[in-house]
Amino acid sequence: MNLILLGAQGSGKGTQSALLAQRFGLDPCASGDLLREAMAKGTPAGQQARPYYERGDLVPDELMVGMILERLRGLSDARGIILDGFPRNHAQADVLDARLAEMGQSIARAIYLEVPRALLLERLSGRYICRAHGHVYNIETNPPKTPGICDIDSSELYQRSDDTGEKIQHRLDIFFSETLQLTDYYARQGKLVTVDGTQSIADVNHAILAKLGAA
Ligand code: G5P
Ligand code: MG
Repeated sequence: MNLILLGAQGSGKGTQSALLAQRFGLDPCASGDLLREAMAKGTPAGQQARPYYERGDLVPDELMVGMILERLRGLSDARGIILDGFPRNHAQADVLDARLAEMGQSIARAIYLEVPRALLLERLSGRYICRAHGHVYNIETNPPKTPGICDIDSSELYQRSDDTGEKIQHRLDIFFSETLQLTDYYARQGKLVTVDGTQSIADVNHAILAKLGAA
């Protein structure tokens, strides 16, 4: 089973991706994590992506698509994938469908986490990420047991460089003007599942499982 998580910045894609990957034994594939890893390592792709990322702009399609296709090549056949942050526009969605078809696979469901803009701002301002594996926390609603330390791997927690007021607004503008159109794309394919993302993390997860018929 291959799944896509669609949603604005701060809607909970990364949070739910981790839970669903564990529940269904899926390989998580987060485009933002791939970029942050490439930038931290200073690879050519990471260096090219950095200025776009730092502005909160979308990284050019050819660069992002190249990284995702490379990642798909590394996946074992037996397990499905859960994509978080990819695709973000029609061109990316078309490439993904074509590549999966070549592999004899397809997307089963695209899950849209619906959250109003005001709540997204609040969540991103309180978000902390772990240095080692990107585990996600929130100082208000999902704090770590020890401040500044990841519960799971004990690495340092930090705030992302694109989680500042102005950049958050810019990223949200791009989502609502461009990426949101993908809900129509997957609705036309009969694959869209919309979930109220304003609830607690556990309740959102339960709602997704119920819509997938796995609660
Ligand atoms: P990313 O890394 O994909 P965004 O901006 O799309 O980044 P982001 O910010 O990572 O998405 P998220 O994953 O949806 O948001 O949210 P999250 O981290 O799980 O949760 C946010 C906060 O809310 C956390 O504090 C969490 O604890 C809390 N929370 C989560 N769920 C719930 C819930 O259910 N209830 C409650 N109460 N709280 C919750 O992309 C970064 C950049 O990379 C480039 C772009 O430059 C982009 O800006 N990029 C691409 N460029 C081109 N094409 C692509 N496909 C690209 N993908 C990435
Ligand atoms: Mg994320």
